[in-house]
Amino acid sequence: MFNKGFPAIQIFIYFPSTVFLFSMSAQKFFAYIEACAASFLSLPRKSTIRLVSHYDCDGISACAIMVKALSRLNYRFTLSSVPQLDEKTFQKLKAENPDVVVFMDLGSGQLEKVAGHLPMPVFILDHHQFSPAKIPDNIMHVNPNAYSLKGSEEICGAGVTYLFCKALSKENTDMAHIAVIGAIGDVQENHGFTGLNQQILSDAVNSGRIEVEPGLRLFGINTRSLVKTLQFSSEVPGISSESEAVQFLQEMDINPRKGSSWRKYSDLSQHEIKKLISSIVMNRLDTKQPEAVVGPRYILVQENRDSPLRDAKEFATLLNACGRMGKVSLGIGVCINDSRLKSKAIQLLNSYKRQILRNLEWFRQAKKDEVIKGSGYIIINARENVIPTMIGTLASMVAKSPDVKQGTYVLGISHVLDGTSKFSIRVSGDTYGSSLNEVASQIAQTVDGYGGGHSYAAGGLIQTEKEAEFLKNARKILRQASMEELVQ
Ligand SMILES: [Mn+2]
Repeated sequence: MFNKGFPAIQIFIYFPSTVFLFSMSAQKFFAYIEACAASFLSLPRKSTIRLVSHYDCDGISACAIMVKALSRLNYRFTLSSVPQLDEKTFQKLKAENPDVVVFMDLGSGQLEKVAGHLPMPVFILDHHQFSPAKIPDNIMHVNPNAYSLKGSEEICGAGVTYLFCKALSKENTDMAHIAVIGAIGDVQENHGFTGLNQQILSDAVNSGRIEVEPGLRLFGINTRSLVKTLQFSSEVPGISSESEAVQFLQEMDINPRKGSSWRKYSDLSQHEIKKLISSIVMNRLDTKQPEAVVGPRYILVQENRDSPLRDAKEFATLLNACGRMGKVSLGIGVCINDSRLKSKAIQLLNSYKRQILRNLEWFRQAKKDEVIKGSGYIIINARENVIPTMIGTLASMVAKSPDVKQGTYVLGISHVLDGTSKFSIRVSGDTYGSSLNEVASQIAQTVDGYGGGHSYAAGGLIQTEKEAEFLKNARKILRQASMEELVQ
């Protein structure tokens, strides 16, 4: 298949004609969604509907799908996206007293609170784990985990919302691509999708929004030049400057230039692409999965060729940027295809990237009491130096940097300015088998705070006045957790 001497690479190819055979549990889940959709459609058209979603890529995607569906039905609604469902949000909802509340990508973790605070019809469209609770009839709890489906892998909040909206009207299948983007944002794509996500992808392909093509999966490959992509990608070891990238291309007879400008990936011939892929895989032979840079790419075919929105991965990053920079409505506008908001969002993405660089710069120059490096952990005590919605991004970047040892916990904490502090925990290297949500909850509980999230990315909220005590306990718990990891 490839030139002699190059390693064989398996390329995943997607067949849109796949026939889906659903398990009994999936069918029961669909039946419940149908029933909930029917009860939603029986609501009077004059009802005031209040949408509340998580503020990350998945939550914004979910919200956008719902906005489109409700607009089609001529329902009136207001919306907000929040970092977490806290007491303040419940008080606000109680004061507003809408006719209906719809939670997306959150709510399952607080079933009892929802039941205690909200007497009106409530729809929870979520995929997070939950502890069983007795819930009253006014609450419709749509969650795949209740049907032994894997909410952490095979469907996200936007996916659950999509299935619900598809049950409201088949027309809404034209939003399937947004649910795929939500799943990518929630890291459910792993060289393809599993379970319900596969069906949603199939809807997105059939509606002509997404094309799946095998290729190189390097960030920014659609928008940046080949040289810049190679230079800045952490996936290609040994290339960190423009001249190294140029040399790398020239060594395999690929001209990096087209006239006076740099070539892009889309300018390459099939033959050149094969050569490039093989060389990059060769370069990665020391890594765990050298061929992991090759796989399905999800192309949003209706977007401009040089737009960051053309690649589902970059689209997901843009939605995360909107959430973290406090511009959720911009993200929703992009999802429902508002061209004016699209160009604004792309500008925002660029300033988000600059903000990330500034945060990294602060981290590198931070004082001793701001970055604490212990055995098995790094604590970033950012106080007011990093905005709280970006502390998780900073922790992720630090965890991914090559000079941090595998299995090191990275905890970042910063002030929210309302008397609380937000913290995030990540771990470097393979996150398989880690349970960061449990670690987050354990540390937070020592100071009566709240912690949770995913196994691979977690965080929480504590009172700022208890920060010192929290950090003391965090050091102890993280050291212990990293030791247990070594023993396993
Ligand atoms: Mn989610």
